[in-house]
Amino acid sequence: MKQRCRNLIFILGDQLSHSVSSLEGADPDQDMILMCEVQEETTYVRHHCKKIILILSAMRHFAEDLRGKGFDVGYTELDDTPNTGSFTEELKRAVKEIKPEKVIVTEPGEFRVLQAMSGWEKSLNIPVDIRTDTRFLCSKDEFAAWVEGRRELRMEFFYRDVRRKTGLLMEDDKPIGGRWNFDAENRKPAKPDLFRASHPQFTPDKTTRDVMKLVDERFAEHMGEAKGFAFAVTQEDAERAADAFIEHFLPSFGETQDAMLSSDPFLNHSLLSFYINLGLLDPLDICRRAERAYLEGDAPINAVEGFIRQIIGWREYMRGIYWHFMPDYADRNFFDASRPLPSFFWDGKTEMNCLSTVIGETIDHAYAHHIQRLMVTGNFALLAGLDPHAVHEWYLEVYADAFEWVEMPNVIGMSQFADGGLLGSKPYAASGAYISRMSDYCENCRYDVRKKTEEGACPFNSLYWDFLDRNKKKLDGNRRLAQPYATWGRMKDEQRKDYRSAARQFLKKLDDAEPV
Ligand code: FAD
Ligand code: DLZ
Ligand code: SF4
Repeated sequence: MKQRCRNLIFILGDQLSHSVSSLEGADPDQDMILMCEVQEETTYVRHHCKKIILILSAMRHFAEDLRGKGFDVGYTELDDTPNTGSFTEELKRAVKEIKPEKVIVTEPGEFRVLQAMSGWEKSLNIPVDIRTDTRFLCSKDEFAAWVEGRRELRMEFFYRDVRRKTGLLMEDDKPIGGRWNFDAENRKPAKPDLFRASHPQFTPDKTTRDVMKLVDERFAEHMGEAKGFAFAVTQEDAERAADAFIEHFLPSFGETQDAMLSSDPFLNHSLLSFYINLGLLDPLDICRRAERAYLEGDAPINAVEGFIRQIIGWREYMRGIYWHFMPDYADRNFFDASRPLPSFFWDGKTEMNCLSTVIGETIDHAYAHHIQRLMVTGNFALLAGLDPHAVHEWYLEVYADAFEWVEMPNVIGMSQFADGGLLGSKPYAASGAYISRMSDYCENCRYDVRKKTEEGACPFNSLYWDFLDRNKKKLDGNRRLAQPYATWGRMKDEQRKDYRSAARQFLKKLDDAEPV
């Protein structure tokens, strides 16, 4: 250990970038680094086993990288003794031992951690420099300025500003291809494709295998298992995953973006969110590489624009919403929904094939792609009136890319409309017809998607109309729902009664914990 430590630089588990602001100006001869695996972070929700392995193994590899650059890294492993179990207490312990002049840290991605951090200067009795997270394209202040004076916050307009700011897919001040958004071309169903390349898998090294063993032993009650872990845990491997995406999957990303196939959980999705969110990949760099693929004629505009929009549009917008509206945002519940999550959210055991497939894949991979999250699990939770806070916790637990700043607005806002339309212009509510059009799930389901209310009818059908009916007062003025409400209004009384009654029967089964 150093005789005298100038700065103690504290790096959190999702700050694994060499360009992270806490490392700016760091000097291996004068500064020390602290990283710690702590019980509080692994259990504040019961994260999926593969998510914990990904984070802890990536942390251990990043610490080694920093040592390779000459830094003295203090690293607490989860089962080291002593390990006090929380960021605050581990930092206190290190400060007491090392006696640095100052602590430097980059602001965290979760409100709860920022609250703890705000108390550090007082409790440690030394200066604590909390730096802005510069890995995002839009700072919290810029987002606040964008919100100012707007009646409606819509991602599309935010996205255009970020396109202008970055110059991505721009020709002077005009969008390349003459349009900002090519989504209309990205709504096709997919067919099984034997020639689709396989997404890269990374064989666990000794460090990862140690973490896998630890997680199997300590987190047996959490979703999933260590077996089959194949994520990248280093920057080099994450770059390999990005190379594979740009070469093999980006060209068809657009056309299968909204599709779902039983035999192919990943389709042409990038599977890069985990690495971007941990800091192993730089979001702007990935977008520039995708843009280059378009400019060199290797990928079409609808694919590249769609991909770039997800990252510089949705990802940045979600972060802006989170920080601007927290802490109140967490408790939004526009529909006053309160039903607990059915047990099949944990084990996938339901005869609704769409849900059992998506939840089964989630258990296996700690991954589901966007439309599965939005239009299968999210749609069901919305229609069945599940408690949005419980739904939020579920998503935070089960997906390897889930950190509150991105997960919460996606769930509370986009998926559950629990913010009453602050983020999205209408609820993503759909009947079985949507799932049938965009997937092959209905072909092997015990329920019949063509039946409306009779025995064996797809539950999404009655739940959809019942959702609109029971929330009519709250949604009636929404112009984007005028058409379905007009259809509901034109139905015969008998038909409406049948929908209500089929939905009630189904929801009663959920409440009575009967199999569905
Ligand atoms: P791709 O389909 O390949 O998309 C490319 C990239 O765009 C992603 O890697 C991601 O960085 C970004 N992106 C795409 N959509 C979004 C979005 N809506 N918000 C933010 N970034 C986006 N994403 C998370 O990173 N963490 C979450 O916890 C999370 N929770 C979600 C919960 C719900 C209910 C919904 C509907 C979406 C959620 N998303 C979340 C967004 C999206 O589903 C994932 O980013 C995506 O599925 C990750 O897989 P991919 O890397 O293959 O994405
Ligand atoms: C999610 C997570 C987990 C499971 N474990 C740790 C950990 O042991 N140590 C750590 O530094 N970070 C962990 N993380 C990520 C943190 O929860 C994340 O950095 C904060 O929530 C701030 O975004
Ligand atoms: Fe899902 Fe309904 Fe299709 Fe079954 S029939 S897979 S429940 S949408």
